[in-house]
Amino acid sequence: MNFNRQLNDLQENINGALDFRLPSVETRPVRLHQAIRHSVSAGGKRIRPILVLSANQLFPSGNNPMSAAIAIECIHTYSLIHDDLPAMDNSDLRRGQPACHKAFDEATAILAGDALLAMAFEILSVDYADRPDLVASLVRILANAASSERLVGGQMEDLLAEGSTPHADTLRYVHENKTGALLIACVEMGLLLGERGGNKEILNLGRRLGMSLGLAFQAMDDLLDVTRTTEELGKDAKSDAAQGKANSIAFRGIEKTRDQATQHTEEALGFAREIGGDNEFLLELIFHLLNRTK
Ligand code: GRG
Repeated sequence: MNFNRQLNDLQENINGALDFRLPSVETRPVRLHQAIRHSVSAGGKRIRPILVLSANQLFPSGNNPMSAAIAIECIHTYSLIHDDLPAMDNSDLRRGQPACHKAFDEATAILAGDALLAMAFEILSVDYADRPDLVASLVRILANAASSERLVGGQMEDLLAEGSTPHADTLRYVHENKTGALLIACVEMGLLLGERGGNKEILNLGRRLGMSLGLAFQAMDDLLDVTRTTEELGKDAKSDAAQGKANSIAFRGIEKTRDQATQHTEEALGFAREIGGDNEFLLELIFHLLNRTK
């Protein structure tokens, strides 16, 4: 099967699993569940769950990785909802739709994000309940990735750096944590649920793969912000400069940012080859992310 068809099939399976797992819009409180579904089904690329599934595909086992995949999408969507709030990036558009706080209101958006954060851990603990050892490891990985020293810490430093001259150390910290942390967790969770999940060397290579991919993904995100339109991205374009964000373009310019994306992609490809297994789809995915247009 060709890569785009496989990618499309995975996106559909992930959307189906999210639809099945999230409380319906009729569930009380109706407004909260409408807001959650509005943001989750607004049309994200599903890169994180796809990464969980493709890391798992390297060494498949009897454990179904789909629950881990949708748990991480819940965390990612919570972070987008909160990032768009007036107190943070104050964005009106997300995934081509009004941001949660615009479609509903700020309080509802805060609660929708809070609920998605909790839901991720509920999904892990319920769906892998017959393997308490796996629940403990998956919860540890995801909680760490979302923590004050990873995702939330990256967001904090990003906000603190707004309006000041970008510094290499700050930029690296923000990118490693705001973007890299969740991508590392995707690879780690996918591998952990696989047949070689107990292999420390493979898990370590997986974490390095996730970090390189995260840095490439963020370099591309900064590049797309200046080279694409709001309509193409489904979120506000040129927003980094408008908000005085510490971003790669302001720090090193377009050409060097592109070089960085290529360099980190090559590193990620190298780690994926070193890990081995059934890595054909993962290699194509890593390459595809370098050439993405949104
Ligand atoms: C509020 C705790 C908290 C964190 C916010 C998500 C985020 C952190 C900030 C948004 C801005 C940004 C550049 C984040 C880096 C990660 C990133 C590129 C997010 C967008 O991910 P995509 O492109 O989005 O995969 P879709 O909508 O396709 O899922």
